[in-house]
Amino acid sequence: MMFRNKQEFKKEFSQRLIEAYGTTVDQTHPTEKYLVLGEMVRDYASVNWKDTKVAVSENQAKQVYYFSMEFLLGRMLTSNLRNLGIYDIVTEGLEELGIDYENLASMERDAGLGNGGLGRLAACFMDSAATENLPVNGNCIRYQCGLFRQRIDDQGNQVEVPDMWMRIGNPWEVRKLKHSVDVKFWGNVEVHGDENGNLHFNHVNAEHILAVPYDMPMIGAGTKMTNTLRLWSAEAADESPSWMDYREYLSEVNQICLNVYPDDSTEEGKYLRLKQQYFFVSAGIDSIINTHLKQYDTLDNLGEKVSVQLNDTHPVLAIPELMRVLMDDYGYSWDRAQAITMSVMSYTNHTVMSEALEKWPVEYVQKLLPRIYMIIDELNSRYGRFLNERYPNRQDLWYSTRIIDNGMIHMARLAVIMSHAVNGVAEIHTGLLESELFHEYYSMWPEKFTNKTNGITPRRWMLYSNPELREMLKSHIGKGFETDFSKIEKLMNHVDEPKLQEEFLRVKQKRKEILAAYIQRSTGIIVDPSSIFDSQAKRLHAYKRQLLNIMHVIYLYQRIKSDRNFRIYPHTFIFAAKAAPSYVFAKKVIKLINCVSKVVNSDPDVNGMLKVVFLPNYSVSMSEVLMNGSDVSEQISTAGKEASGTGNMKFMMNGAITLGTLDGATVEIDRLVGRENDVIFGMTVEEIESFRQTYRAMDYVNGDERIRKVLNTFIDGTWNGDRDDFRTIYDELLMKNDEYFVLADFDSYVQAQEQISARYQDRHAWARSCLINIAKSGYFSSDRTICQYADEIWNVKPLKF
Ligand code: GL2
Repeated sequence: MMFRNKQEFKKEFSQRLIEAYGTTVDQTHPTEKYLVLGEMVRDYASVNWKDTKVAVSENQAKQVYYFSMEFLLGRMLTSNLRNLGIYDIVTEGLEELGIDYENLASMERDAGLGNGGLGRLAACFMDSAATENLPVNGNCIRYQCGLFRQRIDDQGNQVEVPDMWMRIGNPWEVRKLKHSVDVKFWGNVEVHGDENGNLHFNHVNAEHILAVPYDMPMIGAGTKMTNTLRLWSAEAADESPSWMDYREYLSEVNQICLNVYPDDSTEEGKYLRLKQQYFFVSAGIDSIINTHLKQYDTLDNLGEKVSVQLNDTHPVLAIPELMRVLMDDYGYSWDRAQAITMSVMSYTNHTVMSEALEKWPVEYVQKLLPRIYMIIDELNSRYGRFLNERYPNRQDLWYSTRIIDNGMIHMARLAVIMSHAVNGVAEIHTGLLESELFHEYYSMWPEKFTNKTNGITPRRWMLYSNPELREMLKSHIGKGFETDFSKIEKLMNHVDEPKLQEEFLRVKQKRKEILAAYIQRSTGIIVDPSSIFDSQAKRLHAYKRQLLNIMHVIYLYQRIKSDRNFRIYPHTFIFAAKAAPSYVFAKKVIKLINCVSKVVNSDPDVNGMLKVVFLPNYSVSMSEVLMNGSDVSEQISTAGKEASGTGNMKFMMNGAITLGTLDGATVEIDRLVGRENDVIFGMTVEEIESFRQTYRAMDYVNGDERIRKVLNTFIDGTWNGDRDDFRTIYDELLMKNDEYFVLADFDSYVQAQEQISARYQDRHAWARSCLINIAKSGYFSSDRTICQYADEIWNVKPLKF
């Protein structure tokens, strides 16, 4: 039943609690209350969910499927209540029942089904698509464990522990057994010719796995539109393969959805990862085909009615899989199947880092997915023939762009060749795709390539998580920006008002106090909310250069220690980052930060000027407190390496000043806010390119005493008495010639930090800059991004009903 007011809500909630647990309301545990509330909200949304499905079908609307191996949803309760417009009824109702909403909401465990930006982007897109009335559904895996949870041990090391996010249950999902599909692995392919000379392919002796979907409603804000995120779970089929012991079979089945791969840059556990990829892609394609056939009874119009967006290369097996289904199951010719597949598929690239461009050994795909391999091999040969005809004298093109190269299948190449649209995620990144990574393809098919600068949902990342700022903005520019975030720009008319500037500083102060309390709860460290909160929050990776940040902290510490007259404006440097469990260097940097933090925070000489915090277990819900409580947003990657970044947008939207290099979307932030309202430093992509050949890290050690002193602490036992512990970091910078130009950018970073301190002290000017950042953040709403995908790639229109 849909409750219409507080009274009805209270009645239904109490009734449901009693019915579910057979005890009085008072006796139920907060987790039980959370679960019942979640289920009530889901049921409430189910009417819209049903209406959406009916509207899509009646209007014969084109549907989009966002295939992504990651959806980093975080908590859903507040977002769903607010999007549905029932937040006030529910929270007030609970209060009258004597139940604290925040306590209950904190029972929800983050759905951490992803590593970082790529997965969070997918989640933001689901929120924005529904809000913009676009029929966009997600397709992913129902991982039993999210990305690992991070603990820090006494020595400062990262320790990974399982993230059992569904332990208390997931009230948002609905198991849809009737939509289960069969996914086949291993075995062999039998080929038969018929009397017309056509070949038929039969996959035999396969291992069958049942893919069972769990659907989660993706609820739009202020609309009835409710899309579906379909998470596939692997279950044993009724038969195990004849050639496999059945216990072995069960354990194989259980492995598939066990956990998210904790590595977003390199591949590991290769067969299992390949299995995961094919599992959710094959199930997803099957279910698209079933839905489509039910409505249209033909697949001839699949390209007009379905778009599949491939979020990076992880789901690229969807391409040969769709070809397979069209040809083997529905009798389409190769050419027709290829034409339909290309009109359905489009691909987003999220990185130019070569180690993240997936390649699969031919042998693996041949064994695990024999029919899929045959199709990829044929695609490759046909691509060769196409090149030969069009560029007869360009053997070089074939060698540099073929799908199968040196015994490896290049997934990005397959994606580019077989998609009708390819996009990067920020202007600079798309530019690099066109001029470098995919340059040959770009020359052949320039019209395929477009840019879609990332965005973030302003609801989760500001309106709902920073109510103080939302209310302040409302009172100055009216309510309109809440539903049309581009209207935030109206704030530009007020940025010079001293009263508003002061009000903003008060709001920021409040958010910093909340963050300070969070820091104390999770680390025991007491920080001063009137110091500058300077935050770097993102995955730990050498190219993101957390090392540069901590080296600067060390430099400040050394100066404070050696020069009694040296003063800095009080600073709190905050880090939050997970390192892939097998990434040795990244884990050392985490340890270094923690060791520096211990020494600095307990040194009386520092005299309140410096605090270093490493916040363990970086997650979506932590970010909702961290980003809006920060003054400075560190975006300091080596230029050309960060495809976009989205944390940079979250900080900006909440009025933090970017301290960054000209990389990723920071380039666009800089252009929008102007150089007076951010601090940019370091080498540009072009400078790095021309500098690379002659760069000698050692010159910077010899030429800069500050660098020398900082580096010495990595080998003299300063931080934990162990001279060898941080030698890998030292070697990375010197023996391996500092691949990410940390030393080359050091001086300019120090100067940039000095600028931050100077600017911060002019409180009104600082507040004005923050307000300009907020005012200009409308462009980074994922509502804008998703509408561009809809218009320029998918050709889908908002559905009104
Ligand atoms: C990433 C990029 O590194 C990051 O710059 C970008 O913002 C996001 C979303 O487009 O994608 N690529 C990637 O593999 N991960 C990212 O965060 N994990």
